[in-house]
Amino acid sequence: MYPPPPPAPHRDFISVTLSLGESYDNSKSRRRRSCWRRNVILFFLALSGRPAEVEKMKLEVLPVLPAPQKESAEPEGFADILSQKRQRHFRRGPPHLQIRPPNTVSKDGVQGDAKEGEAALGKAQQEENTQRTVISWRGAVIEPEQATELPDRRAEASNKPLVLASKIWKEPVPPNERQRGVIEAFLHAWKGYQKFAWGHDELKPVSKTFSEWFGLGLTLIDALDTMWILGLKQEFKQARRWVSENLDFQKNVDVNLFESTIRILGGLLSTYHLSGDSLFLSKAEDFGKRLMPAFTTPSKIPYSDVNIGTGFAHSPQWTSDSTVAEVTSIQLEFRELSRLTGIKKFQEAVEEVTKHIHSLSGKKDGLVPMFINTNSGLFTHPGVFTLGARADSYYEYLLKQWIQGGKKETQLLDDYVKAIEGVKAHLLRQSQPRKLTFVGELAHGRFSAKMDHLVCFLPGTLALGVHHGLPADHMDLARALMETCYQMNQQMETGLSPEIAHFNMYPRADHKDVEVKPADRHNLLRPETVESLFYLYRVTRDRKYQDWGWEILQSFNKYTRVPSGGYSSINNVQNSHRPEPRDKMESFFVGETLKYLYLLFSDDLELLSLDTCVFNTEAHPLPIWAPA
Ligand code: DMJ
Repeated sequence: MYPPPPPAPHRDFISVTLSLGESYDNSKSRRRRSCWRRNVILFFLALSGRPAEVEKMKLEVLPVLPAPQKESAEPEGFADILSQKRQRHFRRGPPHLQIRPPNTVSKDGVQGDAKEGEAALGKAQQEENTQRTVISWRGAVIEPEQATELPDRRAEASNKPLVLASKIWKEPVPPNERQRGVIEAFLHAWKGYQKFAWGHDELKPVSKTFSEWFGLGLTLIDALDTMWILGLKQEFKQARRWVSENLDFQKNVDVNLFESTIRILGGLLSTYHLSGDSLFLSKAEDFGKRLMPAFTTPSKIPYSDVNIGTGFAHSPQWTSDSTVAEVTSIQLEFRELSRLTGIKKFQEAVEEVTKHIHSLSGKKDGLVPMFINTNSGLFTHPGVFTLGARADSYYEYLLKQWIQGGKKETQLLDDYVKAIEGVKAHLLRQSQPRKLTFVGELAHGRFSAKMDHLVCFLPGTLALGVHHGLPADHMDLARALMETCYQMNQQMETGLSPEIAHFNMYPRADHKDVEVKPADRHNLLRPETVESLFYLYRVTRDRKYQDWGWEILQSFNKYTRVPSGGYSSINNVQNSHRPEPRDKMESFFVGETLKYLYLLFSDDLELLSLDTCVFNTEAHPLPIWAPA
C-alpha cells in the first residue's frame, strides 16, 4: 500500500578528530575574502590534515557596535515594577490548572542550580578542550567545537545593540513599489488594532474588538520591530510609549513559555537591537527572569506554562509532557539575553535542554518525537515523526543556534544535518501528477502524505544553511520544497494555503496534487511560505520568488482584509466567494508575515543581512555573535 522507502541516505561529510590550539586571525582583509574561496581552501586543508592553517582561517564578520545608548525617557526600575499592584488574572487554556505541590526547587533555587551548572560546565569544558572535532562538507569546513563562552559576571555582558539596523532610520532607502504595498497593508492592519484592540493581545477585526491570551499587548510587541524596519516612526513611537507606560509583567497570568519567549522576549530583544533603546532590554530582562521558574522541573525540561506574577510553573492540566518544539525553540532568545545582561542562568537553562535532547534515545535518524516528559526527561508517544506542528522549530533552532554562536557548536550542526538526512530517508515523497516534492509524516512505520503549512519554514531554513556553507544538495531540496509550498497556495481558489495539505501519490486523471480535507481548509495568515520565499530570494536572487510573494500579498488583500481595519484568518481557502472570516488577526501576521514580505521585496542585501543576524522563529532578528 505504501511506496518503498527511498534509498538509504548518503552522508556528504567526513568527520575527523584533531587537536587544536591556535588562536584566530580575524584581520579585516581576511574577513573580506570570498566565503566560497575560503571554504574551498579550508576543505582541502582539512583533508590534508593541516589543522593549524584551518584554525587560522576561521573568519567571521564582526559587526561594528555603537556605544550603548542611554535609557531614554520614562525609566522603569525593576523594583518599581515588582512593587506594583497585582492585576486581574488572565488565563487561556483549560479552566483548572493542574494542582501540584510547590516545585522541589524554590523560586530562588534557580540560582543554586546555576552554581551546580557552572561547576558542571567547567568540567565539561576541560574535557572538551582535550579533543575537538572538525566536520567538513563539500565546499565548506565547519569550525572546531568550542563550548560557547558564558560571560562570567554581569560586568562582562556585551549589552550593546546591533548597529546595522539604526541605518534603517538614519539613512532610509525609499521603499520600492512592492514594499510600499506591504507598508500599506501593515498600516491597514494597524488601523484596526489601534481602533479596536490597542494594548490587547489580538484584534478581532470583524466584531471590532479584541481577544486576550496573556493580556500583554502581544500584537503590539510582536509588531515593534516590523514598524522599525518599515520605517513607521510615528506608529513605533506611539507603541514605544505604550510599552513604557503600560507594559507591566507583574501580572497574575499564565503564559506559555514558548509562545511568550518567541513573541515577547524575542520581540523586545530585536527591538532593542534595532532601536538601541534600553527600555526594551530592561523589559526583556524582567520578562526573562519571570519565565525562569519554568525550568525548575525534575528533568530540567521546562514546563509549558508559567505564571509570571506568582512564579508558579506547571504543565497543562491533562499531562506532564511538554512539546519538543517548544522546549527546543527558546534557545536563541535566552542565549541572547544572557549575552546582553551577563546573567548566565538564562543560557545555562536552555543549553541544558539542548544537551539533554542531543543525548536522548528514541530519535530516528535525527528525527525527534513530538513530546517529552518533564519528570522523566524521556520522549513520550514515540514513533511519530513530523516536520510540522510540535516538532518543526526544533530543526530550525539547531541550525540557527549554530549560526548565532558563530558556527562553533558543531554538535548542533551535526544534529541538524543528521535530521535533514532523516527527512530525506523517511519523510520525502513526490506527488502526482506534477511530481511535487513534499515532506510527509511517519507514524509507527506508516507514511502519511500529510503536510502542515508550518512545514513550509523548511525550504527557507535549508537555504539559510546553504548560505552558511552547507551542501548544495540542501539547496536542491529547498528549491523543490519551495515550489511545493507555492503550489499549496496557488492551487487553492483564494491563492492562500490551507493549514494542512494532503498530497496525491497515485496517478489518477481526476486528482490534483494538493488535496484538502474540510477540517483543514482554514488559513491563519501564517508566515511560513513567505518566510521561505524571503530566504530563497536572498540566496538565489531569482525574481520568481518575489513574484510569488507578491501574488500571496494580493490574495491576503483580496480575501482576508477587513474594510474597517485589520486582516482576518479565514475558514475556507477553497471558496473564493465565501472564504468566511474567522474574526482573528494573529500577532504573527504583523510580526512575521508582513515583515518577511517587506524583506523579500527589498533588493538591499545589507538590510538585516543573513551574515550579521539570525531571525528567531517569530521573525525577530537577533545578532550573530562575534567570535571570541
Ligand atoms: C509563529 O508563532 C511562529 O512562526 C512559530 O514558529 C510557528 N507558529 C507561528 C506562525 O505560524
